Parts: sequence; C-alpha cells; structure tokens
Amino acid sequence: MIPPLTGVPIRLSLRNVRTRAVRVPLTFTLGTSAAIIRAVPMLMVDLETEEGTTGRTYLFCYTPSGARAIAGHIQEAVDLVRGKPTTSLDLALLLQRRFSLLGVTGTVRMALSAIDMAFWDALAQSFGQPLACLLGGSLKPLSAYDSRGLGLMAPAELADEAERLLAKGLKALKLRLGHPSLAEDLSALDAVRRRVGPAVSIVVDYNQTLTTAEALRRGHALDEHDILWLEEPIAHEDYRNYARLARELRTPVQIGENFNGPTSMSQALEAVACDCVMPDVARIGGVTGWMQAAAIARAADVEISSHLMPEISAQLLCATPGAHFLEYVDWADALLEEPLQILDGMAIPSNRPGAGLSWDEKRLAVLDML
Ligand code: SMN
Ligand code: MG
Repeated sequence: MIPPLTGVPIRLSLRNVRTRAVRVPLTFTLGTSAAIIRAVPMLMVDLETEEGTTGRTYLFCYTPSGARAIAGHIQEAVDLVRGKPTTSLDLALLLQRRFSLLGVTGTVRMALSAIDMAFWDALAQSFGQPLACLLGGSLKPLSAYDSRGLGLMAPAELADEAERLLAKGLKALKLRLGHPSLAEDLSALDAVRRRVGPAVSIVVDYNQTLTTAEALRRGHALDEHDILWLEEPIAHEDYRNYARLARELRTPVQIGENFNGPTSMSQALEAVACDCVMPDVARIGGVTGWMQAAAIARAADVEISSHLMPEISAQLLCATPGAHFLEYVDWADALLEEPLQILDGMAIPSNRPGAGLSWDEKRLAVLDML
C-alpha cells in the first residue's frame, strides 16, 4: 500500500485572488509593425491559499481592455475552485474544461496561465525552493538578449539607442523590422550593426507584417547578414507557409510567442514550420504548459527561448533542456522589490523561494491604476 503523504502539502486550496492593473511607462518606446508602445498595462495577481502562502505573478496585457478581461476571468476561475484542495495539473485541466465553451485562447488563456504561475509560485514558496529547483532544474546564469527598444525608427536613432542598450551589458539585441521597404529594413540593420560591432548578436522581429512572397524576398536579403533569427515574418498561425520559409531561408526562422498552449507548438513542429521556438509562459499555459512545451521541443531537438516575463521565464529556462535565450525587458522593474539582475552579460535568476516576485508597494503607489 502507498503510505499517505506527510509534510509539505503538494495540494493547495485557493482562498482568494487579488488583481491590480497598472500602467507602466517604458524607458524605451517600442515601435513595432503592429503598434507603438509607450506604456504597458500590467496586471498583478496575488493568489492566497488556505495553506498560508500567497502565489504571485504579473501579466503583460497588451491593452487596458486586455487587463480588465483577464482580471474578470481570473476572479471567475478562482470562484469556481475556492476552498477545494487541488494540484497544479488537476487545476489546469479542470479550468480548461470549465472555460472550453468560451474558448481557451487570448485573454482566457492568459488568465488560466496566470493562475497556474501563481499556484506554482505558492507551491515553490511552501517548499522554500526557487521554482527552477522545484521543477528539477538548477539556478544558472542565462544567455539573454535585450528587447527593450530598437523599434521602427530612423537609422541614426537606432544606432544611438543600440549603444544605450548595450550599457546594460547583454551581448544580443532584438531589432524590430517591417519598414515600408526592404531598403529601409537593411539601413536600419546596417546602422545598428555598425554601431554595436560584429561581436553582438542581432535577432530581427517582423511581428507578422509580411506576405509570404515578401518574407522570402526580405529573408533572402537578410540571409546575407549575420542574423541570429528571423522572428514572425508572416501571420503567426500560417504553419504551411512558415514551413516554406524555414526550408528556403538560411537564417533560422523563429516563432512561438503566439502559441496557444503546447498543442500549437506541437502542430508547428509537426509542420516543420520553424527552426527554433519561443513560447510565452502566459500563452503556453503557465508553468504547467511550459514544461509540456519544453518536453515537446526536446523531443524535436529544437532550441527554446522565452517571450517577455523574464523573471519567471528565467526560472523555467533553468529547468529546460535546450534552453536558448531569455528575452530581457525591464517592464516589471517598476513593480518589483528585486528586479531581475543582469551581471557580466548574463541574466541571473532569483534565488528566493518561488519565482522571486514581491511587489514594491511604495513604487506602485505612484503608478496609474487602470
Ligand atoms: C513583442 C510584441 C508585443 C509586445 C512586446 C514585444 C515582440 C517580442 O514580438 O517578441 O518581443
Ligand atoms: Mg516577437
């Protein structure tokens, strides 16, 4: 007979959830081909458990209406399971089922991912372990690229901003492309490359703006430059045409921030739609979804990077075989007592219990609430 478990509970009962939406101004304006971002709506989530620990996470909500919708879904989900002891997997499966008629995509997916992240944060805290360690990994410095700026701007401005970004110490940068012409894209790239030199890696992101024909044309031109990856050149779900791009271009094709749960990633890899993947923890299904996605990437022998949310992503990459790059942004620094550290060109995961997130209430007080 299996003896009953004693000691630290691995089931938790949700008692209550508190969400707060704030508007965080960015240090570097981010002009993507989809939208110009000067401030970001962030939703902070505090998930209280009957066992005494409070799990925390935040979400980058893209728009204020996104933050409001996600907060509503989170409240409703916690109301459904309040007081019932559950594991992370049982909770994820139950909530996915309960929200399946509405559809587990977009803001619903982000809400359920946030609950999962906060649950795992609470669990790791109750074990007194960093999340990475509870997941079977170990803390280590991570390769990361600076994604805070380099939007669609004039070449001279890009060069200056690239230099300012490098002061942080990272050895790789993300440049947003998708100017009206290929010539302008190449001028932008050239300006950054000249200023940062050959030792800095550059990834480029089109945010889904090109047609397949144009992506082939611009992609072939970019093949002549030393680009670490070409991200989301065309509509994110068009795996058939992504497969063509991945086949025909020399530069690695990168997708993943729009994978909706591990199933999307599995379908993309089945279609050989990309060379590497970068799921977003808030769209892939939280910690639970990430670990499933990590296993799928491992089985396909594809390197895996993170998208935004660098604090919790750092914990996950430490427990992920084939971890490639952490995407570094400082957007949550305004909320956090201990922002993610960059040291000697690497990102340093928190060694505190859980994901290491605690709110800096004094600094929060000066932000606009949404
Ligand atoms: C991105 C998209 C939207 C908001 C911020 C950043 C971008 C990325 O696609 O990959 O960083
Ligand atoms: Mg992107």
